[in-house]
Amino acid sequence: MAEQNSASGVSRRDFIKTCVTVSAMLGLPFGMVTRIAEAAQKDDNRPAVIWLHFQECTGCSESLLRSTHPTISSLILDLVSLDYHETLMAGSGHQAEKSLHDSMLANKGKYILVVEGAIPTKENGIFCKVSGKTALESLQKAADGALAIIAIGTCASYGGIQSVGPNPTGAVGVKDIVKDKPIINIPGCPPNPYNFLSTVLYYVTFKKLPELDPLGRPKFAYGRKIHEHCERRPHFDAGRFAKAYGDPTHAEGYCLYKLGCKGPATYANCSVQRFNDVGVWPVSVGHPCIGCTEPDILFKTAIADKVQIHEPTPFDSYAPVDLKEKGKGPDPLTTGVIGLAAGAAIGAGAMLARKLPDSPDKEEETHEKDQ
Ligand code: FSX
Ligand code: SF4
Ligand code: F3S
Repeated sequence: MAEQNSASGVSRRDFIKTCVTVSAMLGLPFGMVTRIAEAAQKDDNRPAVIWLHFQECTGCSESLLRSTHPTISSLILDLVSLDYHETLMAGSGHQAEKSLHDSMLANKGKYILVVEGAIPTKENGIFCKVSGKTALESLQKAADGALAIIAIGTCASYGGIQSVGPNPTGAVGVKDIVKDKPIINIPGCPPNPYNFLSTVLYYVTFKKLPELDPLGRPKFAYGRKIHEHCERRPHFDAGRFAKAYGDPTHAEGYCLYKLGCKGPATYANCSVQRFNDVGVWPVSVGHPCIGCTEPDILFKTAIADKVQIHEPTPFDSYAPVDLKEKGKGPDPLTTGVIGLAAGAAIGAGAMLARKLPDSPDKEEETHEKDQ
């Protein structure tokens, strides 16, 4: 195999590394890396992509392109035939319109439509127009000939910031308008580019769409709460909470729940996949998660407000860890049973007291003790 992966200029090492990451994200066995790598390199395997921009900040495209390390954007651009993307294409005006029209005609029923941004619906959608057509018209026309639609970002998925009350333009997400095509939501404001790349690679490799959750998000990326893998989680479990930005509790890296972290109610892989190829994510740099992948949290719950914790995890009793060998101390079974029973009684009370959001006094006590 050549040192470089096709025309993209991505080194073979970076290419394989990315395929390994994507394979792990998709939960596939290691042996599938080769299949993904082969599928990604087939020139006749590139789906035509039409990418439309509506009401948004272009942060989704920016996060994809401005990676400190060009592997992801190069791979995405190499994996697909990007026929129309307003902020990336060299053409403009009639020339750009012609390529949109030509691609929709030539690839009818086969292209993937990527939508970035919300769609205004009030007053027949006059609040967002490109080339004399409303976003509503452009979306309906492009969706007609699409094989599937990827709504990239929270705006295209659920309406995002534009749809926050009083929602003057009647902004909605793609799924509120298009009802007869498969729609994959990749929310996040902006989303992690790996979630987009993995979705496209999954499609290119297996010729089908990944399994989705009830909100239309790929389960491989949005199947777990970020709270489950957060590096501050031991502080949460121990009842150590940051009290104010910049104070010693914040500097110590304590849990940000009391500063409004929405991690316990937010489904995403940020705490695992992280951003910018340098391993950071909001919580790692001291900012509470604002629930940017959740339609009912982002911009709808104030940053400082706490979310309810519905499932106190981990379980309220832990497996015993101090069992001794038989004959050299108390019988392990007995100890285990007693330990579990005691754990269930003492642990459950203690853990619940620490974790329930409405018991601030207990949390303070624990925190003071740990300082
Ligand atoms: Fe929305 Fe994307 Fe937030 Fe911005 O385009 S999801 S405002 S990061 O850019 O659509
Ligand atoms: Fe991490 Fe936020 Fe959960 Fe605390 S509440 S453990 S900071 S995700
Ligand atoms: Fe968004 Fe929270 Fe991740 S704000 S980027 S879901 S940490």
